[in-house]
Amino acid sequence: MRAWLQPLSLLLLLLAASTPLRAETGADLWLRYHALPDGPERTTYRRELETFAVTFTSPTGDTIARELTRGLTGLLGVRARRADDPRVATLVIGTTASPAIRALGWDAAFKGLGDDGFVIRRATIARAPVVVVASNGESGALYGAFHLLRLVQLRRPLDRIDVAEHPRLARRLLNHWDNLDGSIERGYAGRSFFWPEPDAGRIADYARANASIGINGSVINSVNANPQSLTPPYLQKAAAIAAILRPYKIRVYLAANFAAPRAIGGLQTNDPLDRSVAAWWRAKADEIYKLIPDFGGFVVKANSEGQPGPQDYGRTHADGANVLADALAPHGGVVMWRAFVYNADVDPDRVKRAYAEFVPLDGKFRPNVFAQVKNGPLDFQPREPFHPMFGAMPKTPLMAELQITQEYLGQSNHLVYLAPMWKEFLDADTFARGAGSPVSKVIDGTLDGQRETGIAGVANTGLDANWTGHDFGQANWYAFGRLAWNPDLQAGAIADEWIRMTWGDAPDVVATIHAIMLESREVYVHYTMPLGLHHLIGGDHYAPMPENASAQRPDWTAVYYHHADTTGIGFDRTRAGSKAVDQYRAPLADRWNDPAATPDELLLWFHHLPWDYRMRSGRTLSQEISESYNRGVLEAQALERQWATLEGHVDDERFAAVSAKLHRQVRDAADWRTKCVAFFEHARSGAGK
Ligand code: GCW
Repeated sequence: MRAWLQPLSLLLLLLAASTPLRAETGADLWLRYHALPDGPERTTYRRELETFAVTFTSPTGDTIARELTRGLTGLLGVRARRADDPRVATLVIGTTASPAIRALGWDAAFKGLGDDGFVIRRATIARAPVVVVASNGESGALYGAFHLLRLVQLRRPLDRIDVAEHPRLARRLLNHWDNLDGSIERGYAGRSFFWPEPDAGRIADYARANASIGINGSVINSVNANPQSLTPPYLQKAAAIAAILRPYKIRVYLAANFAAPRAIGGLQTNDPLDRSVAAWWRAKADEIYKLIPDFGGFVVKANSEGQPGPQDYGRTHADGANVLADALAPHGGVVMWRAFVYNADVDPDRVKRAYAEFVPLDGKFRPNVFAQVKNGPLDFQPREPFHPMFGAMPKTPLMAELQITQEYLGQSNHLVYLAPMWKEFLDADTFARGAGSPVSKVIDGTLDGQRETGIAGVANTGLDANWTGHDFGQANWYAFGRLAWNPDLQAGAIADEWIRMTWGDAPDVVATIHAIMLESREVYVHYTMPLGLHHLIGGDHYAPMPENASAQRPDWTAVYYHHADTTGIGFDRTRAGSKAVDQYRAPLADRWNDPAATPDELLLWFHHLPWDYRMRSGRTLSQEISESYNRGVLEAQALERQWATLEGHVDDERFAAVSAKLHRQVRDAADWRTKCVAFFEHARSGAGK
């Protein structure tokens, strides 16, 4: 019996868990573990899961035991007990290092699962039926335990359970754009829990949530990296954070500033080919690994948006990445070298520049270097085609970078479920090796035989009680983890899991929230940037600003992208224009070169067309634009109405919070429509001039 769970506190826990619709802050995320209804199903689960054994003793073993105690006690309304001996347990969690697991004779099942994979099956131990969660490694046991808890939360029967799972991608990372002063770049959910001082309790809960969806790495400082992050005081803090994350099998990574040798090392240069610079990075890596033995590596934003980089010394991205890679290699670390570069000297069209700089370097990077590439070639817009670098660098592992924080998607005010957008990207066919070469197979290494694989999501978490500002932002964190584990999962299925665990499983609740979520991204596109329009914003990246013409550089304006004037609207990226289409392979290049063959969703991304261009719908382009904005507003209103039907069906506190956000969203949608429709109308008539 667990000493901390005194009878009185247990009673309170059970009472609280069985009171429906109690106020909730959202702090528990999808790990609420509310009691299942009393009945035969719960009785069966109790019989199956009441006594568990973890076959190994370690910080991760203790973590698993704590989570099972918490989860099963909450769900089953009875104190879950940990047994020391698998022979008296009804649930056994173990690794292949344990004789009890080896004795099951499941060797074949463990092949190919790696350390992170697991099986969940029924077996007989000491002549009694048991449920077994087994893995090659402790990480797999941890993920398997969370998977089992998820099955119970989703009320899936265990009588014939037979699960074998392993992640498709090896590095499943969150990138935190957290500054050392505690502010968060593009963060909309409060301040950082890492800086300036690590918040240990919050970080432990963060680790639980991540482990529950298989995330195994965190870059804990912003890619706009302060060189100070590599100095001893900050490395000490990073080590403290790593110690909290380690039992959850999450590694710490750091963003490194390329100018650190000069800025904090007292060197005269940052030239990657200078021997003193290479020696400095080697010594720095050695110092980090002494403090953090499982340190993951560096992400670097170099020669991008004013950040220093190898080009300052006439060197290439490969020269820059390799000097860091060589320093990390003896310790098993990796470099994630970001491809978010857009030097105007490279090409007049911003979306072409990363490809132009990076593709010629394919084969020149060390094996422990990833190129980290955003999903689209511009910058996390509500809709972009996939980045043409995917499929174009067969010798370089590409780490996909998605943005969970909704910088351009309504921040924490708009309800936008991002999984459909990410699926569009992951499923997009690059045609790199003919038809059937989706992005997911580029990044999981199967297309070109990469050994290193990974995906990164720019986190949306902060110190807000509900973690993500908007309660539905949690769904995007959840969905990112699930897709990092398996990019083939469906957006709707992921939503259903999340809804049941987060809001409850009454059929009307699930159906209503499912419908809202699955539509939400398209609704957002309709009222903000329909038909392939993009970057219609100002510096806050939130409010509509199609007139934005005066930023520091043309490619930070809106007019650079929409080109709206009396002749028409859209960015001509065809062979008659910027030729960006030719960064894609056949048949995409030809398809997107022809407006008639380009899907409506990407039309104005690739084409500048006259206002009276005839759309598939029969409407003119100008009518279609207005129609999209109007439709988007109506759809946003419908989301608000659908949500309103849930009053009394979900807890009041979160109901009210989401209602207020939806109300604002509807108002914002109307602003987008009014502003954009009027602006384009002016441009068309020439009145804007
Ligand atoms: O999306 C843009 C953001 C910047 C960000 C940059 C990047 C971290 O507006 O805030 O900087 O991209 O990805 O480097």
